[in-house]
Amino acid sequence: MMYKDKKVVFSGVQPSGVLTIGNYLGAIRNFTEFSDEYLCYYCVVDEHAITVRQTPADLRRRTYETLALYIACGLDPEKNTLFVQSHVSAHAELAWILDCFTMFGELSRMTQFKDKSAKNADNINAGLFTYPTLMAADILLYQTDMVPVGVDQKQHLELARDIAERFNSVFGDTFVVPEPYIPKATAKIMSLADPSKKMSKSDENENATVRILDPKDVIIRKFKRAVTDSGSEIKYEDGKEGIKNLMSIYGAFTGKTMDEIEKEFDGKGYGEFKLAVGEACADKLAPVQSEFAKLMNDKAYLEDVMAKGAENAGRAAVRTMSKVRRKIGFTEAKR
Ligand code: ATP
Ligand code: LTN
Repeated sequence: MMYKDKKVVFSGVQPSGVLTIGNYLGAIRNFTEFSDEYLCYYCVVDEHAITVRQTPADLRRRTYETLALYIACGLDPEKNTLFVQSHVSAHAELAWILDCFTMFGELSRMTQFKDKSAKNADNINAGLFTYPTLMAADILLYQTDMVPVGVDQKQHLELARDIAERFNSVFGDTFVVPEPYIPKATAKIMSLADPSKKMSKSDENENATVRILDPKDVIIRKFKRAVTDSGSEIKYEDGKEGIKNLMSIYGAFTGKTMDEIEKEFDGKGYGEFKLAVGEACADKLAPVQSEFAKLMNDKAYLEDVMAKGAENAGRAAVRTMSKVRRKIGFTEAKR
């Protein structure tokens, strides 16, 4: 196995829309925990984003925005490698190789593929189908030990592990087999319009999501309108999926347990509780928003971060690629 003095963390977010509090609580906020002890790679996965049709100008802007949000959420570019996937060509290169070690049946079983095919029935392209092998390439390229993600990505991660194990069993130790990191409380933040559905940044219903960049009054309005059941008690129990979701969000922003929240709102109604959730969320996001605004005014700085990130990531990726090429039996062009 490759010698490493630190364990490696890798994760990615698609620049496919304005990030939601699902992305924030389920993924990005957890990324910051690792900066001191791990070698961390956080990627803006623009190649994944084009599995769904994107307007070029929007994709470009969102790539900058996603990078800026990484930093605004507390990821220090000096301590973490922050980069854009398409700046390191090894991702696409390894993805092709891994495609040849991934079965059609495995990809057909992926629930994200089934969901996204249903949503984009006029554009069920091959990239949407092989999306998980590109994700496996992202992870395996860096000899990643741990991948912080929301629970929706668990199946993809299991496939990445299977691909790594398959490759290792054919060619001998090549890839570290990665572990998921999915904190339970925020593993799946649900839609505010339909608490049986995941909150998703590409949801067309604006009332379904709270965006990291929404102004305070919008955040409060969206929580006020959140769909809940017809009861009136603030209790964390099955059958009250809307309230459970709001309690999880409130707990995540305030650090309070479900028991503490039940006590705090004992005898109080949904209206008062929803207002408290909105305020807690808006207050926590305010510093992220002001940092984001500063960063977006300094494109040169963001470009500098991108360039350094790509260089750093590229160096690590080349090491894995040369190992993979050798193991497979690819020749080198001697120049
Ligand atoms: P899209 O709607 O474009 O598919 P998305 O909102 O699902 O996007 P991704 O870019 O696919 O977001 O995911 C980025 C990270 O955020 C992943 O780790 C994913 O698991 C996590 N994540 C996304 N939505 C949620 C959610 N509702 N709850 C918890 N984690 C989430
Ligand atoms: N598929 C992920 C984004 C993603 C990712 C990764 C996450 C792409 N490559 C590697 C973790 C590790 C999603 O959130 N939909």
